Amino acid sequence: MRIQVAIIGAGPAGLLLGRLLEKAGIETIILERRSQDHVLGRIRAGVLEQGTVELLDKAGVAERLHAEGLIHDGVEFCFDGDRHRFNFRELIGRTVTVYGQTEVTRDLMHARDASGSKTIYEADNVTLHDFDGDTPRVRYVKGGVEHELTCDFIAGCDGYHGVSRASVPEEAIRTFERVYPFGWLGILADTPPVGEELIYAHHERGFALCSMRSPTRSRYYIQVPAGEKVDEWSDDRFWDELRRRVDAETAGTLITGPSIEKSIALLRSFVAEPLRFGRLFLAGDAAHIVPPTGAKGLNLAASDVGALAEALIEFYRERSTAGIDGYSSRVLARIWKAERFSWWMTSILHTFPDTDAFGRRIQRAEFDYLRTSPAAARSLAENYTGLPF
Ligand code: RFL
Ligand code: PHB
Repeated sequence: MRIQVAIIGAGPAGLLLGRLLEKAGIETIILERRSQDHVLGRIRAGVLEQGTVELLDKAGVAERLHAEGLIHDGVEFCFDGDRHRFNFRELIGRTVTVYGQTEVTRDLMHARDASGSKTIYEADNVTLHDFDGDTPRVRYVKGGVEHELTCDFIAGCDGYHGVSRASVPEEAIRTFERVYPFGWLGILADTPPVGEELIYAHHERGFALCSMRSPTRSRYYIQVPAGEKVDEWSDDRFWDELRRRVDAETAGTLITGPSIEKSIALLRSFVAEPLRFGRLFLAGDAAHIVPPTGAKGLNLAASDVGALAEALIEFYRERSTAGIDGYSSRVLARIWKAERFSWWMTSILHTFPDTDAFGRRIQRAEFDYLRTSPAAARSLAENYTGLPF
């Protein structure tokens, strides 16, 4: 079978790329290793930058997002019980939208199903071939039968553990990585959120985050050491620990309930360079990972595929390779800024095993500087709400 663009992975990056290309009349097939239900069952990011919302608008999949998404004008930081609100709208005239990654994925899947574009779920043993030439091929097994696709381009949108980046010869790629000695234990509960906006809390016992999915569904996280087991955390133990890390008012008004999901995600910073290898492109988590503290993972995936879609559309419409030639350096410039911001947010808000008294005073000084300097607050606002696409 022949197709214009073969997309590996039906996460937000692959699905959004497919949708943007389909709107421009470019044919795609998405190959996804897991089932549709499995992809929809993963609870991940929750905060969308304005640029991401605009891109989803452009893709024609933002109707429900506008009806159900919660627009937040700012966030709160809490440092050893002292709370401060950063009003992004006042600082820089921008906001963020709280709308779960699961819902973005669902909306994209519905649009794709309605348009008749093909997604092959439970595609096993996906392998990439000949992407250094003009006619790349992708092989996969579905229901025990081997299939082969011939295409113009392959988009590797298959996440950190995917096959796309792993198919690139070692000497052609360079990677940069930092692994943090802790993870986030997250809980989802059908309880009203404790605050109207997100609260990022630094405490001697570790970081905590109060987030939400809707007026009746909350998402909370606490920092735990790497290697911690979810089974060791009963709901009661989680709620008790969360209360200890936030300010007294938040702890006093927190409404708890049974968890409907509980999982641990390890924190990592990672970037691969370059992101184009002949006719193979990497985008989203296949290309980079950020610790979730800056809420950038999903948003970076969206900006990558926004740029990749533009480049491929330019190739098909104008027979120009300028866009695809510039893809890697264009997106890496934005990726590194988001990496910097996510690393910085992680550094100031978490407790590190080797943080001494000096280090804690520096963290406190960062908080006080942000709290008292409009220039520092504007920098936070600009990065959190998203740098220009
Ligand atoms: P995804 O969402 O990982 O999707 C990749 C898809 O590719 C499929 N796949 C393959 N398909 C075919 N063949 C193969 N060999 C394949 N290997 C993999 C996978 O099944 C999957 O469906 O990457 P994408 O689309 O780039 O989207 C990126 C975002 O999902 C990611 O950046 C964020 O969710 C990161 N992230 C979080 N970001 C936040 O901003 N806030 C969060 O709270 C947050 N929590 C998280 C997260 C990522 C997590 N992961 C990846 C472990 C929590 C977790 C657990
Ligand atoms: C979430 O709601 O899952 C969430 C929000 C903000 C973050 C990370 C995760 O920085």
